[in-house]
Amino acid sequence: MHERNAGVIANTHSPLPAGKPSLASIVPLRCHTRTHHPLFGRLVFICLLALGGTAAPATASLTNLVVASWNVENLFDAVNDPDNPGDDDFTPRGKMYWTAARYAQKLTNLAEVVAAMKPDILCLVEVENRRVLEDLSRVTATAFGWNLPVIIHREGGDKRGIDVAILSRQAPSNIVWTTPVTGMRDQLAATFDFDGRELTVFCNHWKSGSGNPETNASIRIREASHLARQVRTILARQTNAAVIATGDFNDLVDSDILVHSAGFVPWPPAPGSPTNALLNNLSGLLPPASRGTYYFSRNRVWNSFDSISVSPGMLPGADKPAAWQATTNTYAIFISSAQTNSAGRPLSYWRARSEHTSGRRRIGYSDHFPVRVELRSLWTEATTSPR
Ligand SMILES: [Ca+2]
Ligand SMILES: [Ca+2]
Repeated sequence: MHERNAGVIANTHSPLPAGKPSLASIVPLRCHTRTHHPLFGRLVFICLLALGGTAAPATASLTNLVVASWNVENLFDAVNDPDNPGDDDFTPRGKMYWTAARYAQKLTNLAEVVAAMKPDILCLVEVENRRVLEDLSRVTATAFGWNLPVIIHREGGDKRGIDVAILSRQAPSNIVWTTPVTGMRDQLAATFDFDGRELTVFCNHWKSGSGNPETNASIRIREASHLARQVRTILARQTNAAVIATGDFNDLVDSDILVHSAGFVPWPPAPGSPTNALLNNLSGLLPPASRGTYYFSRNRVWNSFDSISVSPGMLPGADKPAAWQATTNTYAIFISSAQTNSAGRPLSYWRARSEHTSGRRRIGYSDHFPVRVELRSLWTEATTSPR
């Protein structure tokens, strides 16, 4: 399936603001202070960003971009959709007692984090429908001053009705929706053209570990191979194309499926790792113990399910630089104390009802932390491809 510009809609609130965004309108996240947390070093940097500290205004020009991805954990509206039996738990009378008020609070919490990340392109995982994207876009703009007016979404085939989508500040020049495995989540590839500087972002949500492990792995292998084929096609056409693959892969960054089936090799490469990476997984920049974005309570382990991989031309010192370079020291799992429980794990909405805390922390955010990276373009007008 190939749809050009299908599924794009722009909200009516103000589009890309001119100049540096108002930092005063963005609620800064609190910094972690627990020094035992393996992510502490990154947290300080990220908090500086949220406060508008030393970092450049990454989204204020067309030569700097922020790409982020977040599994927002069951972002359902509170309306019973008769066409989607998968939303029945998320209704006022459903198992989650999902009222309009609870939905509104979750939107506010998510919007706070989204605005603090300041993404230009945001891959979202586990969204029910276009309405929740419209609502999230609106709340992020009106309550926190960050505009992501462009919505890229279509209804996929997941049995619970959860989809992948992108919110962005600029409309894409091309969109490709595919279904790697029937009945599973769609894959979204959106290409953006920033004054001739193209960037393609693949947004993914692969099969989870729920159910038969062998069946799940075989589905993920097909999803990985499908993505690899698409990336390979782009890079065969243009070896220095700027390509990003992100989302929730439901597998570890050093797993066989990510490394071998998809060809995403943690970067910088460790001794003995494959030298023919299709894409380079920036999660490799983090110490292995700090790559977790999701905490699996039953087994008491962190999982590096969410990550951002970039094409070879996007790496520092590339022989043939892409239009966009990953500013590698900005790659981070985005964490604030508000998003975490007392053990430093993602404060999930799902389990938040049993939290004996007050205020908004009782509500929770998501069971995943987002990932985020800044890009910059080294291309000058002279090297920009003619349009
Ligand atoms: Ca619904
Ligand atoms: Ca849906």
